[in-house]
Amino acid sequence: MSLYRPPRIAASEITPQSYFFSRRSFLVAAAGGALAAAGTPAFAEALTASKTGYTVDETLTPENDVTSYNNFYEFGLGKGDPAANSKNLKPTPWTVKVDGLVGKPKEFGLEELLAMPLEDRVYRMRCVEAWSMVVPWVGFPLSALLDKVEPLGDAKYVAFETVVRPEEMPGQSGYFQSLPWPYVEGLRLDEARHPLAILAVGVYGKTLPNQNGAPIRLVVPWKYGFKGIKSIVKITLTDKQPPSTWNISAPNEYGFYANVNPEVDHPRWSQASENRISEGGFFGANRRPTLPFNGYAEEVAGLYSGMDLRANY
Ligand SMILES: Nc1nc2c(c(=O)[nH]1)N[C@H]1C(S)=C(S)[C@@H](COP(=O)(O)O)O[C@H]1N2
Ligand SMILES: [Mo]
Repeated sequence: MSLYRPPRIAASEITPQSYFFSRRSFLVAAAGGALAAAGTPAFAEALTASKTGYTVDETLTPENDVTSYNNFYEFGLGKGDPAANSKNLKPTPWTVKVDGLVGKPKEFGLEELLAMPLEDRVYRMRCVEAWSMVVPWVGFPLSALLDKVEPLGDAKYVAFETVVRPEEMPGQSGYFQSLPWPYVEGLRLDEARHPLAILAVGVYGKTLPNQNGAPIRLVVPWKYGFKGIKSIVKITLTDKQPPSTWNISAPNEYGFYANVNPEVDHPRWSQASENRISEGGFFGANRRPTLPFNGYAEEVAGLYSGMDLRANY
């Protein structure tokens, strides 16, 4: 099958739109607690104004859209539900347990995760529902965390789990109950180690709002958005392909790989084009063509050489 190669991502400069947040201090909890109060004197400056080259020369989706148009079914099914219903989620204290086929299993406290070398990453974000955004994340490479636990030779996959707190997440109980909890996701180990795969702890220069997956979530920009599991509490190295929530729920609609691919339609809609949120015209002229691997083919296509990309959707 033919793989269209999109123009290379501008690898030189942080986009002008993002100057404001790379200049701004990204504030990290010096002591536990009060993460939501970023900006108070209790926080220490941590963002290394790094220029990794991972940016896109496209207009950033406005912050208000990034933080109010969300998918986070633990808080309801509507796009506005996560922002409206996530006020009670407590992102501190928080730990992420990393275990399984590793030499040094460890439970990381949030302070330790926020002390990882943080970077600005402006990424395209493409939801399987055919809308997209351009989002300025703050995060660190997932590979940096994996290095700390020393994966064993037989580790082939990485499994992720979202927190289960029905008392703070109304979609996990009662009327709004929708998916099986916890939300789970997975990557092949080589995908997880790809430099584009990050754990995000911030967006728009601030700690993550609850609706975006506070305090820490996965971002894999060449895959559909549902792979970007939010509010992670557990990461497990394994030798078997891990379950993923949408794949369990509708295996004929959502695959394990879920690489953005305009040539493989969802059974109920086309994936050939997308609506960039805030540019309007979901069905109209403003739709833009969807790029293979969401525009990251040059970086990641090699991960899948020899695989049938139509079958491994
Ligand atoms: N735990 C959890 N993670 C999740 C989801 C969810 O419902 N629960 N939704 C996914 C989907 S479908 C998308 S498109 C992205 C949306 O991320 P955003 O709201 O920050 O744009 O989160 C993903 N991560
Ligand atoms: Mo999505």
